[in-house]
Amino acid sequence: MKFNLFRVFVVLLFLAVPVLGVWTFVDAERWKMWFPEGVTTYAGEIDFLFDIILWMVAITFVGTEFLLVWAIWRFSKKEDGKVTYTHGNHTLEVVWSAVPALLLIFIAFSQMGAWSTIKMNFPDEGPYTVDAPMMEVIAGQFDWWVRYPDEEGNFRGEDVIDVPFDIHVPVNTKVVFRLKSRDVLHSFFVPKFRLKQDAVPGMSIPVWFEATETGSYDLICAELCGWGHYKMAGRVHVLEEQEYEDWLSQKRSELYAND
Ligand SMILES: [Cu+2]
Repeated sequence: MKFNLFRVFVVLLFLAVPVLGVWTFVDAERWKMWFPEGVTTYAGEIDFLFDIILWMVAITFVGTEFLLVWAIWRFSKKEDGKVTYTHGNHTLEVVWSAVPALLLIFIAFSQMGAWSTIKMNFPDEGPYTVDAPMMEVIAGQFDWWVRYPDEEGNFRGEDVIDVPFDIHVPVNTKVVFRLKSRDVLHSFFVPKFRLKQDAVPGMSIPVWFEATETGSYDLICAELCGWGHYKMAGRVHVLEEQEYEDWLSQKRSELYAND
């Protein structure tokens, strides 16, 4: 068999896909392109699920890519030989249907704990509950409107506090808020919290989290909602308990001063 430079080139080209693909993951941390560290009580559960799924996808990806590269190398030898066709392999088809089905069932069971923690188990006591939330977040084209209730806990009336784009919450506290939309679908996403929830017009969706570290974190809209989607960049400020109280009373006094 004569050495065929083109054949080697094609094999190397296809080999570059899995090699570079894996490399981007291995090297992501160094370029600060990996997940930022989670800062909520349930961040670990989400990261665990992410890792399980990432490994499944990685193994499948590397396996199929190498199979492809091997097939290109193995079957590109013949220059004028006859092509052979195969048609149907029942065992193989059963295997490649059953394995993904089992993996999906495995994922479905592994995520049940995280789903119930985040979407179903709201705090039923403490300062904030589904019926007495800390605030309302109203998404709209193209802003986040944050409303804190008046001193009686009402969200309507003159003494509510409206803050665009900036959410203030205390650290180590179970925060419950209600998420609404004024117009179209938006999605409330705070990557550091591992929290993402759609805002749906006509619905008032309860959301909870407990931040474990003070700091200011990015809030972004994760649902393409129109031309100004990119402008929906807010911040969540996690403050010490006392700082939060001070911020809230400062806001209230500003409100009364304007009267
Ligand atoms: Cu949006």
